[in-house]
Amino acid sequence: MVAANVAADRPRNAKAINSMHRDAVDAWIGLGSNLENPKRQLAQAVSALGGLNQCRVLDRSRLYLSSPMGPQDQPDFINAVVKLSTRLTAHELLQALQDIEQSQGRQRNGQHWGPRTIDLDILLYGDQMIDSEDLTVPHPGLSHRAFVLYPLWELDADLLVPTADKPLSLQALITDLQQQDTQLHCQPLEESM
Ligand code: A4P
Ligand code: MG
Repeated sequence: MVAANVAADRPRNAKAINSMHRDAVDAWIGLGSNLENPKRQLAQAVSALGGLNQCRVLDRSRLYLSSPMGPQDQPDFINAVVKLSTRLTAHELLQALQDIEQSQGRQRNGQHWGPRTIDLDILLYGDQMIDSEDLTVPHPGLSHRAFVLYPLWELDADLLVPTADKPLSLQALITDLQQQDTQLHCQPLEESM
């Protein structure tokens, strides 16, 4: 009986113990959808992010309507950014995001930058730079995408983006982007998630 109580008090596994002792890191997650009621998809994803173990939603941007980057024969996207505090490692977080994508019916049909019910990308994970086979952080597309930079700026205008050289300010990245004439349409919507 005593042994059973001790076992019940024990945290479930080593992973749980490790993550409890890890420092929390701020992570910024990019959300995008252009299928099956995109606004509802984003709201559902935010709620799922809030329910993740070892994660807390700190803030969320407005919704942005953006023209598709990539193939043009697909609907416009709804994009947003969520700021999380997390004790998951970046790879654990990626797995959790992919589980949410799966649960929202994300299908990978092989079309590069094709339409999707929900896409969840790790844009930034603290000030870390990660370059592994299945994870690159900061997200490689971050500096070329208004639908990422604008909502990030809305959440944290003073954010610095780490690079191999010196960190770059969001403001500098936005100024650079606005000087290019290949910019895609991207505008905030009145409704929030
Ligand atoms: N992966 C590597 N780094 C990351 C990261 N930081 N976050 C790997 C998330 N995943 C990362 O992703 C392919 C692989 O990227 C994953 O298995 C993961 O190990 P995926 O979600 O299966 O496929 P994807 O999203 O189609 O690929 P890709 O090339 O990452 O596309 P993006 O960059 O996500 O862009 N236009 C508008 N207006 N708005 C959009 O949101 N999104 C895309 C997709 C294209 N056009 C868009 C939008
Ligand atoms: Mg993705």
